Amino acid sequence: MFIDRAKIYIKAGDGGDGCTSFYTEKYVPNGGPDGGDGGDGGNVVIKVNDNATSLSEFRFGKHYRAENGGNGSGKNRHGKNGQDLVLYVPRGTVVRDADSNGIIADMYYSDDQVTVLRGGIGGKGNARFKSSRRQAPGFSQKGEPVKERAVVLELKTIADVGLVGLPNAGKSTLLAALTRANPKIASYPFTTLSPNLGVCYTDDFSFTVADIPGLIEGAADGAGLGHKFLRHIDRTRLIIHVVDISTYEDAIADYSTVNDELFKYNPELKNVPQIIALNKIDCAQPDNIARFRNAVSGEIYEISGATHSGLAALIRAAEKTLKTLPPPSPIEFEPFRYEEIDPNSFEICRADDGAFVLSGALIEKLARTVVLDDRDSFMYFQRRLEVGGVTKSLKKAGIKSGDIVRILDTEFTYEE
Ligand SMILES: Nc1nc2c(ncn2[C@@H]2O[C@H](COP(=O)(O)OP(=O)(O)OP(=O)(O)O)[C@@H](O)[C@H]2O)c(=O)[nH]1
Ligand SMILES: [Mg+2]
Repeated sequence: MFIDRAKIYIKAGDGGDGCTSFYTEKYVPNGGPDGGDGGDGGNVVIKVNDNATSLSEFRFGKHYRAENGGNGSGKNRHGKNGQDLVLYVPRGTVVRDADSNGIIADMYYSDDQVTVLRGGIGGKGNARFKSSRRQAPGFSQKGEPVKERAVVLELKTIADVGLVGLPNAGKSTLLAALTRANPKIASYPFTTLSPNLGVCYTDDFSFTVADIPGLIEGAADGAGLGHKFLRHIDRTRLIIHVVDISTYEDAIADYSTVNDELFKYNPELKNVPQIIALNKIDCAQPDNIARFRNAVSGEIYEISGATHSGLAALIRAAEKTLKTLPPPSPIEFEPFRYEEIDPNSFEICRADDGAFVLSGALIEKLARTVVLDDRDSFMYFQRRLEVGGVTKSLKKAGIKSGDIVRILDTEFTYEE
């Protein structure tokens, strides 16, 4: 099944825990601390796979995780760093944060890659907390935990030329005639259920062509295959509007219907140049063609996808227009980033019971190191609060001896 939109959950790896350990050997009763650091968690990376054309491997609501960092161990053994998780998406995939809808990346070029989530930092082993005053630290640091996030992947096909038209107009037949693509062709509407891509080569030029599923009246409001596929037209530089001129029905009305839906969906599509391809001239009434030409102004080519008549002129026209257009470019946006928080930031607020509540990145980092009943650990923690400016801020906030300080789910009494 063709899927061009998927909401998935991604999580980088948590940092591994640092280890508390002391060197022991026969005849060496009091070896120093030798607890190793935890490994870093793996990142979540998104990369372009040029061969992919759909997001179908991303099932809606699926959870994807990078590997956690391994825990450190004795003899200063560092925990293993977690493997990155690499998700491959087709070119043209726009990645958004599901909550804010902010754009994280537009995977526009073949070699695009973006690290969406960073893995947690491994905790430090107790060997790292050794100092001249603290010879045998009995504590280590836990690994940094990271959050799971929801992102929406949305494929917006990138092509030089988009073929649009009513169902059955002959778009897929034309794609097959212009390129080596091999789309399904049949004499009933809605044969094409997903955009097909092909490359059209001329002597010294080539351009990509996308066959967009048929549009009908009301498509912009969801009729037929609806607006589901309209977004694949947004990023085409030139539209070839395929009109079936063989029918006795009104080709002029067909033409306006499709344009109305396009412009209703996105008024900016009015600025995309359009070439009209009157198709199926092999079985058209000459009157029909003349009437169309009288009623519609624009660049019109008479073609037959079936007999290939008129295709050379159409290709030349497309080439000529494309050469005048600015090169294609990704969406312009202010990239959304997770966790661009200063690791040394903290906040102090007062709880209803008067306690001073500490929170923020610095506090969370330190909290991974405190073992409240370990005197060394607690002293280390206090020292860090001082160095980080927290103690000073607490004093400014009016703290006095005997007041309660609360951190996450632990609390202690403040002493001058
Ligand atoms: N006689 C004639 N028949 C054509 C021509 N082009 C396409 N057809 C026929 O028209 C029918 C529809 O062609 P498709 O290429 O599947 O049309 P489409 O626009 O892709 O249709 P959807 O995918 O349903 O939107 C098929 O039976 C084709 O063989 C043409 O130039 N001349
Ligand atoms: Mg088709």
